[in-house]
Amino acid sequence: NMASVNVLSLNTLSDLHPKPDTTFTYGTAGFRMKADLLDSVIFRTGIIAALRSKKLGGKVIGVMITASHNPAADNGVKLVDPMGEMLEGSWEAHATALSNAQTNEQVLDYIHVMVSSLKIDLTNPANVVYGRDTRPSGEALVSALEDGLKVLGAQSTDYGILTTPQLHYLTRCLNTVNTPESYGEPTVEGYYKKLAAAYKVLVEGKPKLSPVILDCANGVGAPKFKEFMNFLGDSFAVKIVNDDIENSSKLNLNSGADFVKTGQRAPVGLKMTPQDRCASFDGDADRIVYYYMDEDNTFKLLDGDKIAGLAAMFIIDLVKAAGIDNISVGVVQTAYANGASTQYLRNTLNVPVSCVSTGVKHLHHEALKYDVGVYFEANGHGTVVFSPTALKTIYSTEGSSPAQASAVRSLRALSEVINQTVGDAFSDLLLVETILTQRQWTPKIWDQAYSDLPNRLVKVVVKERSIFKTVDAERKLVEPAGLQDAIDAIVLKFRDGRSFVRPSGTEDVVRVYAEAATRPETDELAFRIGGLVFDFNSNGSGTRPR
Ligand code: G16
Repeated sequence: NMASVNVLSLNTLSDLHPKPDTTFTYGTAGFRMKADLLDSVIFRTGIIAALRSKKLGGKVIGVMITASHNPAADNGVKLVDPMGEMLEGSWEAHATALSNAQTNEQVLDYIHVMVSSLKIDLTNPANVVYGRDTRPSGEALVSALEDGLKVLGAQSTDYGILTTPQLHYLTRCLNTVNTPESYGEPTVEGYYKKLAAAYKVLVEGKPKLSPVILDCANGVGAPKFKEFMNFLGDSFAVKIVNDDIENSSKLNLNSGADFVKTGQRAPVGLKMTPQDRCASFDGDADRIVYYYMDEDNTFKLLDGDKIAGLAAMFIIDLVKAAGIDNISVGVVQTAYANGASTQYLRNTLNVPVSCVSTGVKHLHHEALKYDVGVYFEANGHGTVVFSPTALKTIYSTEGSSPAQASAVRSLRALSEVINQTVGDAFSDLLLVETILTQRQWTPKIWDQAYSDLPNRLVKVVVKERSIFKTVDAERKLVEPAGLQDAIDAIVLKFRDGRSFVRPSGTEDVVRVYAEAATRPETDELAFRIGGLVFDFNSNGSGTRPR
């Protein structure tokens, strides 16, 4: 199988992308850091993508250059496997090792290690597609990627500026075109057409809701959603805010899903009245949260947990209404899920709930174990996956009454409107709008399913976040020794108290989550645990949470 690596070309290209004096790690969703440190990493990611494709006999691999919810100065890369999932977990270590090779010779050696240990046939073709978000650093990083792709002679297509979920969609479509599993037309237009057609079926004949006010975080979601509106037409009413992609410093700044979820307040540039229904995308449009203002002007968040609850409730009802009894629904969450949401799912909806580590890659895999798996992180990253058996049932049932037939039609359209490859803010927006339209619900009615326990997220800047090691789906620290005991001792003093600490895999911070019976108790708990972490590993910079 031994075609070999062209060493001369590897050296020449690699010399153009020297490795800085930094140790890289593949994080929650790929490499992510200050954009000016990423050149060599992205170059080598091109090599990894080509190797991955060759390993899979030439299947198309996706590469997305984005730092999603991070500030404008950051960038990063997400790798997409053939069916649109995140890169297989076992390859993350290879990506890390290759990114840390010091010399050209070590890069070559590591390629050889992969070729022999993974039995990669270098004579196989390699096919890679890629895109980027609106960050100004994206263009140069795309050239670095292209150089990396040249090393192993990969065929590639540049899709330009895209949302992350659009690239996941394209990757899956390209790999399934002309097969029974065909996922759709492999173009961005095909993506818009598929989602818009399904949405129109879902809301047909129902009175339209008021326009949703949509905060696009000044990111790629803005131009792309405007494009999408050409396909949604009259079926969808929206008022877009925070759509300035020219002034890149505004990206995610005091806006976007992460800001709204963490700060539990409305983004800049969005004036709410109690009549409004609002939603925020993040910087690459793979997350969404909703919110509204109560009559007494209190801000109310409808986060990923609320979306999961709404979606699970709706799907269970539809399956019942369709007269189908052999499709089971399950929900996957992370430790960040509000305790009240887990109780609602288990005790009111009676669905099984599993808890996994942060990262859609973990949730996605767990969700595939159910006939219909609903997965959402509290931060608004998630989707619904339908198993092949579930789809077969839905498409082979007709329903024996008009009501059943209509429920079946909705289920089919739902499986099309949902981007099953990964969490997708556009698709999740349509999912929520479908349910609210079909039920003629306000966000307040949706919110009444259960009351969130007050909760708070705190970011703590520390000296070395890698010293924090967790187990039990990130709910317990095993290192630094003694810290978990100290946390437990504090939590015990709070009614309904729960708190955990884990290092972020996308930002250089440690995250602290806390919930308790009341708002003041929650804040006190969060700040006491945050202070504890800070004191344990402060680097003298950053501020002690309070
Ligand atoms: C990424 C991942 C999400 C994760 C988030 C935060 O989102 O895809 O699954 O929840 O990072 O991760 P961490 O807490 O490790 O920083 P995005 O939207 O930033 O790509």
